[in-house]
Amino acid sequence: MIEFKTFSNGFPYIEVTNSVASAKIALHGAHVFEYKKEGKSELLWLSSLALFEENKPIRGGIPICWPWFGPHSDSALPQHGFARISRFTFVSCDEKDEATSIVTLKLTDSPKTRIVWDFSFELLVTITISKKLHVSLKTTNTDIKEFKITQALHSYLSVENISDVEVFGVKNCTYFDQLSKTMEVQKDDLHINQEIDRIYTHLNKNIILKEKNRAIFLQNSNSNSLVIWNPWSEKAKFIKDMQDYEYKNMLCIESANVLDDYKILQPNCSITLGLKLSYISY
Ligand code: TA6
Repeated sequence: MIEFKTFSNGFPYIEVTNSVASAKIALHGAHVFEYKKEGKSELLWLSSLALFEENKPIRGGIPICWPWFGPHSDSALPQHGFARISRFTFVSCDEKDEATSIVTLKLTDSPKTRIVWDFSFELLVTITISKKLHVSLKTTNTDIKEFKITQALHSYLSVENISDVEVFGVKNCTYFDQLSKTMEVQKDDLHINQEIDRIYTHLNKNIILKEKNRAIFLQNSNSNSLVIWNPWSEKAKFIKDMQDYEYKNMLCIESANVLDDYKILQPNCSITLGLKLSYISY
């Protein structure tokens, strides 16, 4: 079942419920901000202070960073691009069977996007709500000239206690430490006990996030870079749309195309970045 709903301020979202899972998706940013498999706890973290307003990113869920990741060289342009602060158009909802709902949303260039990024494009976001949550981000160059993008599915995963988290799949991988601005090598599986902001490079492996009572499996497609971020206590104080203590309950693990994993798209060509998230039972 799919329902079109609004918050009290008129902010629109889609609620999807089927026999195995449910999800909420904002038209703003094609942003999945809740996903839960039947009988399981919420998979995505959402800030208790998240803003659901036009032209503001939502803190939590899966923001789409596109057509650039991180800050732009022109500091007047929005961090992480404009997709996450743009209103998408609803294309379709296909209820394939009673356990699989597929929502498709679209963004194309407009006079507003042309001011910040002067290209013609189509961005198609397909969200499959089933036993797994699958988000795919298809960029098509509808222009007559090539363009370059960096991008990320900036997923915020909910965790019971960040100090108990282990991340498997990054051992022996190289990363760019955004805090020290140095290249490093991950010697062991990852445990987090301080601020972390890393871009793992040449990494196309699947990742497991394990906690005391549950584990999440992340499968990437067309991504050779992975971002891991937690602001920890000090930085969290400067983030207005999250509570100081909420860093304990989240970890961002982001399928990306960043640094030298950027993509150049020729006219009429497409590329699809994908992320599948699922619970592992144990
Ligand atoms: O993905 C990590 C990161 O780029 C961090 O550097 C951090 O700033 C974070 O994203 C959040 O960015 P935002 O613009 O949503 O506050």
